[in-house]
Amino acid sequence: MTGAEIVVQVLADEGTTAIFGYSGGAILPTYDAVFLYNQAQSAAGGRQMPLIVPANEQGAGFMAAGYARSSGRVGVCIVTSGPGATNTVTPVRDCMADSIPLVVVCGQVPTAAIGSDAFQEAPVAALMGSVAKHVFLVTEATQLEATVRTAFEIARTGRPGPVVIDVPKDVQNWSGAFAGAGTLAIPGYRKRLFAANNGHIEDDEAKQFFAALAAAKRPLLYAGGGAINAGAARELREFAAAFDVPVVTTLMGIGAVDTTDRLSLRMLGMHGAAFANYAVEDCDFLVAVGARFDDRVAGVPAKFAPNAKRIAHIDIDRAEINKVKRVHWSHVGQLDDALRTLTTYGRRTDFRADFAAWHRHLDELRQRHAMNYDRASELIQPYYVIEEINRHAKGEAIITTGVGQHQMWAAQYCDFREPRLWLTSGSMGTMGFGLPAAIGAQFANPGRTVIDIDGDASIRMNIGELETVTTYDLPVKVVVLNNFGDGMVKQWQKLFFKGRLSASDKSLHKKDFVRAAQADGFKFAVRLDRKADVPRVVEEFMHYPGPAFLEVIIDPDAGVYPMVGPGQTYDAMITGEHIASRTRVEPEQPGPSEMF
Ligand SMILES: Cc1ncc(C[n+]2csc(CCOP(=O)(O)OP(=O)(O)O)c2C)c(N)n1
Ligand SMILES: [Mg+2]
Repeated sequence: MTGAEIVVQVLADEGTTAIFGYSGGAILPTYDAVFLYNQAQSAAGGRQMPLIVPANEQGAGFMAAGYARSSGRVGVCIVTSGPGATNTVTPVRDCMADSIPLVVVCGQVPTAAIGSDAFQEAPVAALMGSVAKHVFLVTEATQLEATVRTAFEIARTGRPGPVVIDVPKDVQNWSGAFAGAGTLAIPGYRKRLFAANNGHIEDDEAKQFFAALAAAKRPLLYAGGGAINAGAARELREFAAAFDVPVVTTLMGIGAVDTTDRLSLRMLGMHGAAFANYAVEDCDFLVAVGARFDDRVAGVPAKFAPNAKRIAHIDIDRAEINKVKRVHWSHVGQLDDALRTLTTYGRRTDFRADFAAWHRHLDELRQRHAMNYDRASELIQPYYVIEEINRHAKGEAIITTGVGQHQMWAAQYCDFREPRLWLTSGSMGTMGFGLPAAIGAQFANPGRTVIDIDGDASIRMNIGELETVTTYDLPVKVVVLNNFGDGMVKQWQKLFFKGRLSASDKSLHKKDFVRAAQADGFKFAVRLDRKADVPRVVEEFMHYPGPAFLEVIIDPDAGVYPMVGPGQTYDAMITGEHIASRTRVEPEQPGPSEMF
């Protein structure tokens, strides 16, 4: 087989069902091999790997990420050298920061030309090396097969992440035997992995954990994206239910527990629910599961969960333990195994504690500090639109977002009954994520409703992918909450820069989103600008069977509340006019220690 054919065969062997990418000179042999593979599969009635072509390689990377996030499988992206590879840097960093498994195959100029500033050459290993979980530059064609297989192993094991394989054109054109098995020797990585995978919680450790739980009156689980990435949502739910422990999740952890469950306190952090943040303030035992105390959650680590006498932390990545916050009990290992072991131990030792008073307190917090907004406003409030979408989606749709206020409103007002339904760029916060991620998620989940809840500025970043939706006739639903600008930036400018809206207002922009969608082939493309029409139009949109585009003209001054300002503590949370606060706080000018 040629090197290119070997690459394609290993992709198929690893279970790839769709490839996302854009062709070009240095990757032509591999694109040809995909064509030939699919032709042969078609003739033999086998499974093909459709090659989905975006408008821009950044789109391909986010499609592969949407595919991976929604399915738990490794996303695959194939791009050409130089600009193809550099356009892919952002999604690779985005996947690294959110621990998403991705394999990117980049064409590279022929080995002999590397370093000569050849046409479409870029130092991929150097560029990607600083943002990916691992990078391979294949200079030995005989190593290609094992390298591709090893890339999948590294992407999906341990703390998942993106792996980039840079394949010079001569390596793709090389011919040799296909072994059908074999990986590279990566002893250090496998040793660490083995230790993590086999690090079971022993009885004496479980005993200590339950001693802490027994001593607690107000325990709280704090679940992050790791709980979802590890496939540990079921074990988390079982643990919470077995011992009656409520759960807050991070932005990335949304869906780890059913948001409609009585134990769910929804999202904590900068834009978390007020009752979730008050629960964090009030808890006396915090159990972090696959979460990392990042600055959007623990802006002031020393004052995060100030009443927690004990903190426990379970994670697959040893580097996260005691990184931000000192903990009293920790375990490094597979989250599903760890939670299962704890649940079994607790049941076996007949652990019982009475947290009824804590639950009464939380019920009160939930009621008194419920999410709310200006329901009487004449203008369309974004929360109202999302509530209406949610009524139809019923917590079962896949929802993707851009980055900004709309992202936080969706996180706050949508329900998620299952993990892997909420796809958002959490750590990097990359505008332009929503539309391509929705496309990738739809390919991985053909039967599901997929909705991109986007912002007018975010969608502009990858608006070329509107055409990709109709090219592949995907029933993706796109909602643009149009507040004529960078709403989140404006919110910060109002709070921290005396309302000087430097470069964030788009009210003079000329774009007609509906006509843009129509031009890209959307048959359903509607602008919604009257409050009275919201229920009817949202219903039509939600029931439309094909690609559907909805622009909603929302109140341009709608804010995201609650808000814990950057570098602020939870007791300084601003709840706005419509959510009750425990301690009414006026926004402050940020101090010098402010992070942004
Ligand atoms: C690629 C990128 N550039 C800049 C930013 C900084 N940023 C964060 S939110 C935001 C505004 C987003 O506006 P829009 O998509 O309309 O969402 P809204 O806040 O209005 O709902 C900006 C510029 C970013 N997150 N990503
Ligand atoms: Mg906007």
